[in-house]
Amino acid sequence: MTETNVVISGVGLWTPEHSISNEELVTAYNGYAEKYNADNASAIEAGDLSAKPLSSVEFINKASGINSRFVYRKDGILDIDRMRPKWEERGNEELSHQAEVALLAARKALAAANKKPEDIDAVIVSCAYTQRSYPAIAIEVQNQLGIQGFGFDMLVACSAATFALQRAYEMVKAGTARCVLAINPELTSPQNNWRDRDSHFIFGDVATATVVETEATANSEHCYDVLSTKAVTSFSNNIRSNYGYSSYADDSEPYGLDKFFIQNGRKVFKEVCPMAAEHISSQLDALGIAVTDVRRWWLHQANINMNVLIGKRLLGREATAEEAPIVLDRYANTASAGSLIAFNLHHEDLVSGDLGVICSFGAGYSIGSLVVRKR
Ligand code: CO8
Repeated sequence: MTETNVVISGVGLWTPEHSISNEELVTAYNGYAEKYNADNASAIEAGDLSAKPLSSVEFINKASGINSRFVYRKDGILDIDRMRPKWEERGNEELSHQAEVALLAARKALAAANKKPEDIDAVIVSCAYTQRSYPAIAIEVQNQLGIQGFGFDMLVACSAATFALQRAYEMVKAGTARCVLAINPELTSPQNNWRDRDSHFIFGDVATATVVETEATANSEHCYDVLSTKAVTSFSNNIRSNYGYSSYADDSEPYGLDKFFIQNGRKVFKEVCPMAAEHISSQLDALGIAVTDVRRWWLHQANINMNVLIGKRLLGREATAEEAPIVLDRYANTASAGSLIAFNLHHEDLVSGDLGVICSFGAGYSIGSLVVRKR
């Protein structure tokens, strides 16, 4: 039996129309912190409460490289009496928020891949959070697009997008699906603690989608052979959210501080960068590809300093913006979607034979990567 070659044949990106600059974000947070400190002055004075420290645009720019972030709904986030997005509740018969943005990216990916709904056998929705447990968002999207076959949701935090591409690759390779639509509707804004100085600047909303199919059916303009996929996980509490369905049973506060995204950012930085660099170089070694032969690095987008460090570890020098494009300055950290935003915006200039690496790293810890070659 001949080997099935698997290709990425189309990608799509949905960028929300609303954005929040660091200046707007810090003005709102500092307004909230000052009000909190004034309202609680006597308790703070008595040592019963800690004063809220102020945030700064300079710190955010320097520590993260993030200048602004996109958000699905801006209303509420900058209101110092609310400090969280305000979404309208939708009924069971209405399209869910997450399926709506998933569809916006999915339709673009289908068009880029020259695919119709009847060509797709499976839909994967993979992201850091799903809006509900069931029915799966993927099945809602499948229904909206009129796709036969099956769909399922999967959660792998920062590596949800690359791990989904790996599942898609395996299904196509095994012949259980000819063509898979993998979507990452990353709506992080409801889970971001906008009242926390250490993390209020980190996240943004976005959706990405990718079509993965056999070489035999692919006919789009920009196709990439998937040469190899690699996944690794290693348990760590350094990035965690205790948000989950059991709060009702264990009597914990459903909106307690531990239910938001929390992290020990310094430790994550120190531990994940060497893991990611080693992961990628050993994957390339196994393929007999030298790092200098890689034309483009579509890296996870959490922190500019992490990407610079990983580039240096791999190449022995800083990667150029052309080699390892940065999108986190405008998009911030979009959970798992960052490497695919970079791919969406920076792949069409590659020529036949050019090699690239898509890699995510973060919570879990988890690292997922694919080595691809332009057809
Ligand atoms: N303004 C001013 N000062 C600040 C601020 C602020 N906003 N925040 C912190 N500081 C202060 C600190 O209090 C500290 O002060 P001091 O020295 O007096 O104690 C000082 O600045 C330095 O603080 P840090 O050591 O924390 O600063 P770092 O240089 O380490 O930068 C970062 C912090 C930017 C968070 C950095 O550590 C980082 O990016 N690390 C990598 C983290 C990472 O990649 N994590 C992955 C997260 S994404 C993920 O896993 C997906 C989860 C799912 C999505 C969640 C959706 C909500």
